[in-house]
Amino acid sequence: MTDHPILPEKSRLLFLGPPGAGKGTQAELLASRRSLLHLSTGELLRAEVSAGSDLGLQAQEIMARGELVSDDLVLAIVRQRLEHHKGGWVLDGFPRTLTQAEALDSLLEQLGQQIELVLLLELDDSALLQRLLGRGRDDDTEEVILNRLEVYRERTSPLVAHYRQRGLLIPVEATGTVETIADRIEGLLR
Ligand code: B4P
Repeated sequence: MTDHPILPEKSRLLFLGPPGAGKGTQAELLASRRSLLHLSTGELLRAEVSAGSDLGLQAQEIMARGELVSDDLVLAIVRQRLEHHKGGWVLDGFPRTLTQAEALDSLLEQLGQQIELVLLLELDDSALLQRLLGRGRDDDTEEVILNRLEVYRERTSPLVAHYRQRGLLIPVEATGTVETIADRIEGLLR
């Protein structure tokens, strides 16, 4: 539950949460319903890998191990997209480290924009594992998933306190069907 009873329409949001919590799924739905830009660093990195670009070649092995791609590479991708976009956005899978969060803050300051809300998708490890094993992407083997969960706990979960302190964080229970969770999110944003 949240202590934010009524929220005005938000157009600059982040999705935070462990791998497999459904950040990509829910971010895409929300962005399309509200006509916002959906920016997924995971998707953008996978596109670079498929294209065989220099960046993709650097990212490929790191992603296959379930480690995080370097902050500099990811920041360059995000900067390029946000600099040329005037409207609202939904960020998914970024930031993933405190360094990325701080760099995002300074980029947004330069652009005269700010994060309005952070939605934290919460789900227990066994449900995360089942979802990801069911998806079967190259980095969805049990060994790699367990490493991604560990990396999340060590490097990304400190962002929860970071955004909570700023009064931006709203936890969302990420159990149930895609539609149930989407309705839950809409209910929180209304
Ligand atoms: P991501 O692409 O961000 O992937 P993810 O965290 O594994 O998945 P997400 O939470 O978005 O779950 P999804 O909706 O897809 O990252 C992949 C890799 O890229 C990282 O390991 C890292 O190497 C690199 N990377 C990305 N961003 C980075 C950054 N900022 N810095 C450094 N490295 C970075 O859902 C998962 C599955 O569950 C899907 O199959 C979906 O269909 C299913 N699902 C969703 N909702 C469901 C529901 N309610 N019920 C049942 N199944 C559901």
